[in-house]
Amino acid sequence: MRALAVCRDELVIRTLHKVLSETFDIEFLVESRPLARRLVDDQIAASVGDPKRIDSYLRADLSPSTCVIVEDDGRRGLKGVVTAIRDAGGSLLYVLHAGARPSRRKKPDDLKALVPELTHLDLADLLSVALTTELDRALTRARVQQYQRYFADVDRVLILLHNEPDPDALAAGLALRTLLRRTRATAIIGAMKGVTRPENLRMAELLDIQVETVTAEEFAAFDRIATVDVQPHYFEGLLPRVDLVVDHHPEQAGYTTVFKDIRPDYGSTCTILTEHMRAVDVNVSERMATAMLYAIKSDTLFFARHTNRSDLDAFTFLYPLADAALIRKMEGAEITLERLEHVTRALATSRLEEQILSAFVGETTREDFIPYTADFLLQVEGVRWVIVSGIVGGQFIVSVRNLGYSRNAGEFVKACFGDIGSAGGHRALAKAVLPAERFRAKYGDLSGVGIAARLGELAKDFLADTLNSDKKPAEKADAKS
Ligand SMILES: [Mn+2]
Repeated sequence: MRALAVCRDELVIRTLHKVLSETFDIEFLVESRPLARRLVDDQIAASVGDPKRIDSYLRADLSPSTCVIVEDDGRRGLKGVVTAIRDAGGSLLYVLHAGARPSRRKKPDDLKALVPELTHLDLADLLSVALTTELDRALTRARVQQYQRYFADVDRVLILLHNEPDPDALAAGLALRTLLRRTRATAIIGAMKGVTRPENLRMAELLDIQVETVTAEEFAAFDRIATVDVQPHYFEGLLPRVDLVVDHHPEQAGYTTVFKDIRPDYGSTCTILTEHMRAVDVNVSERMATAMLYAIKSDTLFFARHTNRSDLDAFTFLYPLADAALIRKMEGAEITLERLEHVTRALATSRLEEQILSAFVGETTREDFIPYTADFLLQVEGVRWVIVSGIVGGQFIVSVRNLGYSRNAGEFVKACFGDIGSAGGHRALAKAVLPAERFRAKYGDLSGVGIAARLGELAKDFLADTLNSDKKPAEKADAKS
């Protein structure tokens, strides 16, 4: 493909030549004869001509399919150049703003009026993405090299995960071990309570990730301890010391660590660790890439919740390195007969009103069946809020899910259950745990259908109430007094 660049600045010319000459057959039109000579001496195709004259372009054999780039260095005469190019038959026109920031954003685009296909490019914008990424990477590199050195010459290393490690925790453990250049023998990936949920087990099995159970007494035997996908406060003072924390949950106070990289705006810990790996040029194996890709996918619900540009970048980087078939296999594990049975039980009591689906699964053996059922039911067409409840070992568990752009689920559980148990969460997902008898004391001794209906009603009121309170707070205060 042909490109013709109308430029004045030698640095701009040489830069364009360097980045475009591989893809384009690029030629430069300049006004200065000595400049043209210097360029030609360096094998850069250049000719001399007045950019405001049509014949300069006719001589350059301009056609409608030639890409024309015009450097705008802030001097006058740009309109004349664009007019000449148009009159010579050029239409694929790019104006590269290289000088002072143009005020074009405020006034109507008179250049675009001349050539509708014209595109504005800002040199500063074009450079900033690449430059910021590169400088960011340099900062990350320094940070990673520091903790690598700090972990280098010791015997026993513990990479500690939260209880019931999920894909993000498992993959993060593996990633950090690789970054520390250690093996299973020299760095343990551990948790106080190991993996039990079927999809997590399946991942650990398929990718051969061993999570060892560690007790509080054993912590002292390690020379270095890192926590990933979790912060030390989670262990309630059981950790004697922490050397490194890598996490994407909101930063917590009340602990000290030698190194930390906490980025709450990231969708997964593996996104942070992908950046660490790229910064120090670690070789990412297929197994590693598969684990991390699966982690990012599952922590961000495939980008449906809390995601940013970095998560997408990490995903794009890992995707070609990973084993897609293996990921499909791990995802398939999410449906088990037991889980389907809970969905069926939920359906038997469910009530759907105003896009709010509420259901009760009854007594069950494992708490995770309840959020699973809630996630599952949120996929149902026409459903925007899901409240699934159930009882595990005398505890009443409530799991709330909604499509992200709705009212805050965390506030809902706090309002309904904050006074009789623990309740909390975010905008799109929340949970409450309370003794079953306290639920009965507050809301009555209800049947399964009754419980589902009552919670559905509470959600309906909550949504209506917050809607009203947005619009007319005064009225709401009156009603309450
Ligand atoms: Mn995570």
